[in-house]
Parts: sequence; C-alpha cells; structure tokens
Amino acid sequence: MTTSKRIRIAIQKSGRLSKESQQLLKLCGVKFNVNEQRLIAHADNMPLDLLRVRDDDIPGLVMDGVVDLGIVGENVLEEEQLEREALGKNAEVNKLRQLDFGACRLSLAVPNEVEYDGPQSLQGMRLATSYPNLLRRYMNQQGIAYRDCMLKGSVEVAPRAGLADGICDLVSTGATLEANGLYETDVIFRSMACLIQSNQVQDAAQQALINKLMSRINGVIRARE
Ligand code: PRT
Ligand code: ZN
Repeated sequence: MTTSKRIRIAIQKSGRLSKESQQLLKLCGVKFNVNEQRLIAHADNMPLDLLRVRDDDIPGLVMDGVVDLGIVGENVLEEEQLEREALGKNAEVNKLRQLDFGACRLSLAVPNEVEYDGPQSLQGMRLATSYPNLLRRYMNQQGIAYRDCMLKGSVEVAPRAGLADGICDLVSTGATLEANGLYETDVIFRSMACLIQSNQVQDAAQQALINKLMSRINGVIRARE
C-alpha cells in the first residue's frame, strides 16, 4: 500500500528491452539514476518511480494495479492475457501505444531435415516453447494436434537434444535458428515493445502526468521515424 501519488512504471531490469526503455524515459525528460542493486529508481524531477523487474512479471503487475504503467513486449503481454483468461482472472489492461523497439516474431521452426508442406506437417509433433498459450491458439486455429514441451530457456536446442520435434520461439535475425540447424515455417505472432496502463488509475493528477508522458513519448518516437 502506498499513500503517495507517485506514478509507478515497471520496466525490464536487465535484458533486451531495459536499455531502450530507460533511454525512452530519459528522452522524455525523466531524470533518474539506476542502482543495479535496487528494485526502485525514483525520478528526481517528477513524481514517477521506475520498478525494475523480470519482463514476465510486468503484465500481471499492471493488470493487478500494483503499478500504473509498464513497458513490455507484446508477445509477453498477449501470452499473459491468454493465460489469465484461461484461468478466469482479470486480464484487462489499456495498451497506450506500440513503441519503436523490441521487434521480433514468435515462430514455429523445425530441423532442416524435416520436410515442411504447410502447417499440417506439424501434426502430432512435440513442440518446445516458452509461449504455450500463443502456441495453443495458433494450433487450434489451424486445427493441428500437437504436444508441448515447456521450456523457459534453451528452447532452440530442444530438437537436437531429443526433447522435441520442433520449436515455437522468438526470432529476430534468424541467426539462432540457423546456428541450431532449424528453419522457420510459420510466423504466429509479430511483436514490438508496448506501453501499457493499468485500468485502476483513478487519480486525476496521476492521469495528467501519464498523459503528459504519453505526448512526450509520441514526440520522441515521431522524431525518430
Ligand atoms: O530476465 P527477463 O525474464 O526479464 O528477460 P528474458 O530473458 O525473458 O527476455 P529477453 O531480455 O531475452 O527479451 C525481452 C523481450 O525482448 C522479449 O519478450 C521480446 O519482446 C523482445 N525480443 C526482441 C526478443 C528478441 N528480439 C530475441 N531475439 N527476445 C528474445 N530474443 C531471443 C530469442 O528467444 C532467441 O533465443 O533471441 C534469440 C533469437 O534471436 P535471433 O536474432 O538469433 O533470431
Ligand atoms: Zn522473461
């Protein structure tokens, strides 16, 4: 519980989105210093705090109203929404805008020696993934039966290790697939980083600050286009 009216924004602590998330806020005039040991960084010049967490935790923190804003990949957001909807939990969030970094796609890939002739070729396969809900939605839409193998990391080595027949993983350049003797067959979700807001922000001063931040973000992104 907090009695202060400071805005809280969750960003990735360390990883592919953390530098650009921090840079975007700095370009919007938010002055802060990050201490690697600390979860929270307070802005010096406005009532805004940065909460530095694992990216997977960001959608839930925003949906539950623990923080007001979050910067996260659309892939992580969509996966969490599907997960919560399946559990009958609140998955509501207000997506304020897509950002201009973090581009990737969630794709299916199989070993080079496997012949692919449309999604039906994946029928009955065991697929390794960290995105079971996005995978299930796509395979159900295609009407393809499969089994999954949940892995939080090292997904791309699962086929070679004999754990799975194929994978469903994030791709940006394709170098990781190539290095592991895999090729991309289906793109199932395209993603960018995005800014999300909790539906539970009710304070007018907080909303005014969020609106100000949004218009600055729009300006920064427009200037970079
Ligand atoms: O520790 P934490 O849980 O916060 O981080 P994480 O390890 O789960 O996430 P991280 O930092 O790897 O990625 C954060 C977000 O960046 C993802 O959720 C995506 O929205 C976005 N993003 C953009 C990517 C990539 N590009 C990407 N290429 N996330 C992961 N990858 C990985 C992919 O999983 C594969 O291992 O990079 C490899 C493929 O890259 P290429 O270039 O070889 O194709
Ligand atoms: Zn993560």
